[in-house]
Amino acid sequence: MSSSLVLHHLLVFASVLAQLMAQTKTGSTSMENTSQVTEVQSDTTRLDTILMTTSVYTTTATAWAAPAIFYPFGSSAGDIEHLEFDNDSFQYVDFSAPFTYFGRKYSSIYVNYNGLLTFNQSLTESHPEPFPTYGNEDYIAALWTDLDDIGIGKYWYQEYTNGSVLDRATQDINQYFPNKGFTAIWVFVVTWDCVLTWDMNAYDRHSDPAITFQVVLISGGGFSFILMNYGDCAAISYPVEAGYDTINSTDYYVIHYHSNGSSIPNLKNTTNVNVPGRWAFLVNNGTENVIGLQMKLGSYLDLTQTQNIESVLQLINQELVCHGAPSYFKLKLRKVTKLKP
Ligand SMILES: *[C@@H]1O[C@H](CO)[C@@H](O)[C@H](O)[C@H]1NC(C)=O
Ligand SMILES: *[C@@H]1O[C@H](CO)[C@@H](O)[C@H](O)[C@H]1NC(C)=O
Ligand SMILES: *[C@@H]1O[C@H](CO)[C@@H](O)[C@H](O)[C@H]1NC(C)=O
Ligand SMILES: *[C@@H]1O[C@H](CO)[C@@H](O)[C@H](O)[C@H]1NC(C)=O
Ligand SMILES: *[C@@H]1O[C@H](CO)[C@@H](O)[C@H](O)[C@H]1NC(C)=O
Ligand SMILES: *[C@@H]1O[C@H](CO)[C@@H](O)[C@H](O)[C@H]1NC(C)=O
Ligand SMILES: *[C@@H]1O[C@H](CO)[C@@H](O)[C@H](O)[C@H]1NC(C)=O
Ligand SMILES: CC(=O)N[C@H]1CO[C@H](CO)[C@@H](O)[C@@H]1O
Repeated sequence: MSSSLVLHHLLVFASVLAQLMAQTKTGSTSMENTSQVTEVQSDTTRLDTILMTTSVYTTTATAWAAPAIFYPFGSSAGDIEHLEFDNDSFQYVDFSAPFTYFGRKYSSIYVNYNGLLTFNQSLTESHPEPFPTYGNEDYIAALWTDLDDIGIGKYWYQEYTNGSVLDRATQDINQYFPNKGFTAIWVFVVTWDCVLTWDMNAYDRHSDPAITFQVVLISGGGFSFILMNYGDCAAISYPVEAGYDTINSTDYYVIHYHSNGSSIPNLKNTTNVNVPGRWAFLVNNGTENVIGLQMKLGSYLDLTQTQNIESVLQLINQELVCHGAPSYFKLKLRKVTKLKP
């Protein structure tokens, strides 16, 4: 029997190197602001009487429909539209409730045409800065690249504090981050719906290759999450980046970075939550500690080989990050013991 086909039963002794303990300190400061969010929650619960019935949005009478993973967007969803006519384009949006991003509370955002969200100032540079930047800005890069410049790029945004979109966000987050009893009280949806065409009249017809993606900011009860949804993304030849980064890059995640956008069609079948095209992250920092996680691991790899152990550790690491551990979290192997099956 080949040893590489034997299912090894393993005890992996790992030590956590991340400074999770240090979170106790930041945890108490962000608690001050949790109470404010809770007040907003009780207000909006009273408002939340009528449920919206919007489901999947279709732009026109043509057969094109956004993928089912997309939150409602476009005029039929009541979105605010920004149609850009220059390459220096962004929209400043005030939030009705603050969004906590890695411990910083932001009450407004810049929706830049280039697929990037920033909090302090607009940033319309079309060439993405590779993460980690170790800079002094927080970035949410849904798909940071050179999107359409002259009248054919189109983006939509909307803030929700009531209605069915909150229910949908609650359901999604509880599915990906279980056991938090999460209830969404605030959702902000931004959709870039771009079409590669020079025909100014055809930008919303989806007859040409599209680059369609969405970012959803979700908060409630002291938690903040971001979801990124990717639909059809036509190949382009510019550098592209998807992911997020923080001031000093204390936390960051790269979904995709490439100097050539011919790679982006694959985004619609990548995921960290087992839903093709969708990525989900917990981003509040400081309010959540991973205390324990039970995992069952079957591996047909020969785990006496170092590189196989590394890939198993990486899987465990990913799983922990999915469950709320910061992405700079590192596992270190202490001992591997082979048990008799
Ligand atoms: C997030 O938590 C980590 C671990 O406690 C801490 O080192 C880091 O400074 C925090 N980041 C922010 C922005 O608060
Ligand atoms: C738009 O882009 C073109 C070419 O990339 C550049 O020459 C022009 O200065 C830009 N316009 C603005 C307003 O930045
Ligand atoms: C952006 O805002 C954060 C939080 O207010 C602040 O710490 C940071 O210095 C700001 N960055 C810049 C470039 O203004
Ligand atoms: C949600 O709240 C807004 C603003 O208060 C209101 O205009 C809207 O009708 C409400 N929508 C639903 C579905 O309750
Ligand atoms: C990107 O890749 C495509 C296909 O490989 C190639 O045709 C194109 O020239 C590349 N563009 C750049 C800017 O490298
Ligand atoms: C970022 O790093 C600089 C220089 O080390 C430091 O002064 C600043 O406080 C850091 N900012 C945050 C938000 O951690
Ligand atoms: C991912 O998407 C691309 C583009 O739609 C497709 O060609 C490819 O077959 C997909 N890969 C998988 C593994 O589904
Ligand atoms: C840690 C933190 O973000 N604290 C803020 C909580 O909210 C108050 C009032 O808005 C701010 O003054 C604190 O800086």
